[in-house]
Amino acid sequence: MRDLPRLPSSPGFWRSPLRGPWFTSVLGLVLLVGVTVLFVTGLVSYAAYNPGLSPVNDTTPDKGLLGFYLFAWPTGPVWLYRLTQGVHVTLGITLIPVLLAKLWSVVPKLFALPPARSLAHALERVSLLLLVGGGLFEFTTGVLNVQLEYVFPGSFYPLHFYGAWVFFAAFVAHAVLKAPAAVRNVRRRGRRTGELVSPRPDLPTVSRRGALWFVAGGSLLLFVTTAGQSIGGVLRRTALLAPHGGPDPGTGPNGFQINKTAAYAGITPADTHQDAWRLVVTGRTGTVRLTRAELLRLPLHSSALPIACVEGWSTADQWWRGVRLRDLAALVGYEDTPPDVFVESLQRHGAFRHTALRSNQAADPRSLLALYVNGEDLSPDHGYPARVIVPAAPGVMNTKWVARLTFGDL
Ligand SMILES: Nc1nc2c(c(=O)[nH]1)N[C@H]1C(S)=C(S)[C@@H](COP(=O)(O)O)O[C@H]1N2
Ligand SMILES: [Mo]
Repeated sequence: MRDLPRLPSSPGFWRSPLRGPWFTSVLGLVLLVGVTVLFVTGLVSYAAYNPGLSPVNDTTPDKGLLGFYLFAWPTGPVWLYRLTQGVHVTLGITLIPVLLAKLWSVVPKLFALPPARSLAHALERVSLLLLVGGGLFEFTTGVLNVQLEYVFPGSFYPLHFYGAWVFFAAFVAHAVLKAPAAVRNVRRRGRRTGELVSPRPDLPTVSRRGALWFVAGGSLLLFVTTAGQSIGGVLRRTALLAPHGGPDPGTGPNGFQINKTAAYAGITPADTHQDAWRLVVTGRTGTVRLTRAELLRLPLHSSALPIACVEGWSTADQWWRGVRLRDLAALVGYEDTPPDVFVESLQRHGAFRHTALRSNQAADPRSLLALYVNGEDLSPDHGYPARVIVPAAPGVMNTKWVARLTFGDL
């Protein structure tokens, strides 16, 4: 035992017989596909906020060239953001065991000495620091945002957004360098050579395949305890890992998930009482003030639309009934195509009290200022007296307790 290496920098220090090119390569190829999907769905989610439209939507200042790909977010299919963001969050959580196993499998390299054998080797190690650091950062900030809800006041989006670009740049470099060898390693199952293989392995307690099944089992467990929050129906009850302890929506027409309650937002019955509340609509021809009773005398329309939050949860379609946004635009001088619209809530504080919608969203006949849901008045927690509901958009654009709509170029 005397000559057992004590320092993690000596190859013999790492004894697991599982480590080797095959194990690392299988995990690497899973991450190659998975992380690419995460990156794309993440960029898509950013585009869905219509960040170019208004500073209130864009919580990522100075994105510069990184916004090159932005496009006007479409209004259909209505489940679009439900799908992209459900995939983003569920896949991210599911990949956590794979990421951890992959890092475990290459940890001896972290301690390898000398720190750099050549300039190329030094550059490679720096890129690995960005890769590992960026990866851990993205997964951690993502999970914290979902689980703790906005632990980073106002700054999650820029952190996650810039982190994603750093991570993905290092990821692409790594994939270009390693993917061909990884494919070869997976094909040549038997070979047990290479720097990851321990020179003095312990006796195996589990096969490499068994270890992979263990990782896959962890991922499966996370998947089945997460996915239900965006699939809905009875499967919602299987979403054990979805954030809990939120307001209980109860049952009945308004019995679907509540993000922020009226009490949290500081909305009181005095604010929403029929004598106090007015909808103020402003546009080309001036300003119109409407009571809820006056709104109810305008043509009412119904749309079946979900709410899909950036946190990954979503609701099944609910039946909303109210006044079309484009009909409200017509009241203030936009008879043909409505322009962009700035939506403000009664709420006085908080990042989600206002949003900007693009003209394609205002123009869609399914976009409503909803007054009813599932045949009943909106409940206070779902935005009474009136809320916006827009097809395919992130939940945050469905402003509750609406007080003011300002149509015009933003
Ligand atoms: N005024 C206001 N509107 C808001 C919010 C808010 O905090 N304040 N939260 C938004 C977010 S993030 C989501 S996901 C949806 C959730 O709507 P729900 O609580 O009716 O399910 O409302 C949106 N509208
Ligand atoms: Mo949300």
